[in-house]
Amino acid sequence: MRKSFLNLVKTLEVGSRLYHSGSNGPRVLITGGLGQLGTGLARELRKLHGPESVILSDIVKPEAEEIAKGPFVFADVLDFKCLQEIVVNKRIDWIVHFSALLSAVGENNVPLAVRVNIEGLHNVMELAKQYKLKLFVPSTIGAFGPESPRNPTPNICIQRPKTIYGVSKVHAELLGEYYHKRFNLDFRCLRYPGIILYDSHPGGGTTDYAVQIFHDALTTGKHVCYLRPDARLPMMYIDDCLRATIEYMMTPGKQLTTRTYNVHAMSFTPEELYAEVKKHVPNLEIEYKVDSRQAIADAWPMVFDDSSARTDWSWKENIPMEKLVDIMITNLRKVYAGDPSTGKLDAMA
Ligand code: VAH
Repeated sequence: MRKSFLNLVKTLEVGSRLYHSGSNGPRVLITGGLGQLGTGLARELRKLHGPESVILSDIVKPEAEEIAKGPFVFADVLDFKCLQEIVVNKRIDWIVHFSALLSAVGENNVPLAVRVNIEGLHNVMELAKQYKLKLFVPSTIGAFGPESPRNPTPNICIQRPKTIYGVSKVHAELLGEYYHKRFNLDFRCLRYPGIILYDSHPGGGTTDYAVQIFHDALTTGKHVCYLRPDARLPMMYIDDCLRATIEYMMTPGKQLTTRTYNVHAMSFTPEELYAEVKKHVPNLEIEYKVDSRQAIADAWPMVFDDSSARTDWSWKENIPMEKLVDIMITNLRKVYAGDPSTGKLDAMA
């Protein structure tokens, strides 16, 4: 009686944490870990639960210094057995599924987007169900389409996206909600705005201009924008994105009224961002050369309504646009000056 009770206590849900014996935090596998968001999330979770608590994984080779920070393994989300071995051998509690082709690159390779974004998702969903893992899958403003209200876009409304990326993310949201209802899978999803950060290059999305403009400002002094000056889109600084993700994952399940939440921080247009960056780099020039990504942006939310996230788990952003621009310019100046404190810019994602 005593032994099994102790084991029970060790794996009981305490607050919002569910762990196997002995570890002081959840053991987390991050798929697509070397993309825009993985290394940042690994860093934050390792600060909380120790370097060994996060297994970063991808199908591309990591930079040497990434390996030094903590465990890294090869993981192809299209290979169920490969993932299963990692979950078992590394005693994984959570999967954070960052593997996906983003909006623009997905449109240029639909068959690969279908395989990675949909078949890959099926593998992690089935694995999470079988091993009773907590599963986080990011969704996006791209999960909405031209019929959705754009300003603001509510958490629940019509979703008929026009990109394979958007279609795959609506599929992920609905399949996750279904597995949660049917199999009690602890599935959690956040719809991210465009995420802006300085220590890795954007990953082939429609919001990438909002990162590229900073690099151009500090290198060529000229940014060529593929969106119209007035193309308003929701955006967020990486620190708010990572904090939202961790706070949400640590929220007790009973507090959640849904398993898919919009999260908002700010929304701006290319001309508004240009004006703010120009305060730091007065000689910055901009040229508008609109391309097919404008059609994608035209079908996306301009402002997110994230009242459900604020009500259910007290989400609140910390970083407004002016501060975001200041942080980006300050740190990228250091990066381009080769200042080691900012680490090397991750190779082009
Ligand atoms: C994209 N950056 O543009 C991604 C993201 C919110 C947008 O999904 O595709």
